[in-house]
Amino acid sequence: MYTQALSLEKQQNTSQEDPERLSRFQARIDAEERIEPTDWMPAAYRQTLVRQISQHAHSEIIGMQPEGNWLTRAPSLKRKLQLTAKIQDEAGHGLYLYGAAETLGVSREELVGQLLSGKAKYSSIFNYPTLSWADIGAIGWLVDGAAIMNQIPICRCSYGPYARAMVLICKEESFHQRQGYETMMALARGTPEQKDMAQDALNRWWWPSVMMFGPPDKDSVHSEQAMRWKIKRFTNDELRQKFVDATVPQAKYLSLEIPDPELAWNEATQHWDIGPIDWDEFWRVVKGDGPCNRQRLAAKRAAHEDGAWVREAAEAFAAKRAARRTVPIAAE
Ligand code: FAQ
Repeated sequence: MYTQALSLEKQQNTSQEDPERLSRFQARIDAEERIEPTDWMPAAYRQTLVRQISQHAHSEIIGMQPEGNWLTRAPSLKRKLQLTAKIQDEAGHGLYLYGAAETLGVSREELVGQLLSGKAKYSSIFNYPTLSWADIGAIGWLVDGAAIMNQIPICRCSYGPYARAMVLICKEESFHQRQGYETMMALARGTPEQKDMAQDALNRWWWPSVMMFGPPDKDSVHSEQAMRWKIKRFTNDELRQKFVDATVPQAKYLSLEIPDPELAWNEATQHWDIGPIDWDEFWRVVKGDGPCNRQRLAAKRAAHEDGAWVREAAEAFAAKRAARRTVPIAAE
């Protein structure tokens, strides 16, 4: 019902977007007011949010797979428990985010359908394989580290449900990052073979993590408008630089080397400069030709089909409960 009402409102919006209304909306954004689901919003604002939030949700769900690969091979019970908890958190993040997207008038079924059909994007990073246990440490340290850098500002996103979902998600991501860094520390301070594993994982995950922030600002089609609407608070390049600046000292503390011969401290800007990013690789992965794109989608489709009976049982149970609620008291 709620979804239908919002869909109807969405259609009406398109014909009602007179300049005055748009400028009143922008004034609310400029005044740092939160936009809530029942407020009027431009169709393009709604569409941008549905795109970004659903891609974010899909990333959390697909992001469970590379880590799931090591659940049965974690080196100790403690590590296994940590990893299980982290992956469960990611499932939860996906659900909050689908919930936030649903407040914009799209159904979860529709969004999941777009993922399964290959139409929807999810983060490029999850199309890389996890070849050793050290990759689990590298994902926590680098991928969650990058995710937090990107997501803390989304706690101040102009759209209320997305901003509020991000608060809890960021707290959990922060635990994930520490878990990853601590895993890397144990390996980096372990035997020479363990240190080599940690270095190898850093070598493979560094550039894909740097790419996670999206294309350079000059090629980012959505940034300018998303910044005006305060959906994004920083550009892709600004967040990438913050990530590099935070992560280089962390690598030094681990006595690991960032795989970039051009990495250099820039005294003038007070930032770390990095070498060129292979944007051809990034677009190849985004367009479906990364090392694991096919495997990730195939696993998601299989899980969806295997879970059909759970969805059917839940629906049958909900229908039974609803029917019971409508039985007149006198007849009980
Ligand atoms: N991968 O114009 P822009 C996590 C696409 S969660 C794939 O700059 P925008 C937790 C982009 O969609 C990680 N595609 O776009 C975790 C657009 O295509 P479209 C996910 C990408 O939206 C940790 C086109 O390129 N986080 O890691 C990527 O303004 C560990 C042009 O780009 C979020 O989703 C990419 N990396 O900026 C889980 C955060 N980058 O849609 C498990 C929210 C760009 O026109 C384990 N999202 N594209 O077809 C955002 O902040 C933004 O959407 C950006 C992209 C910054 C990702």
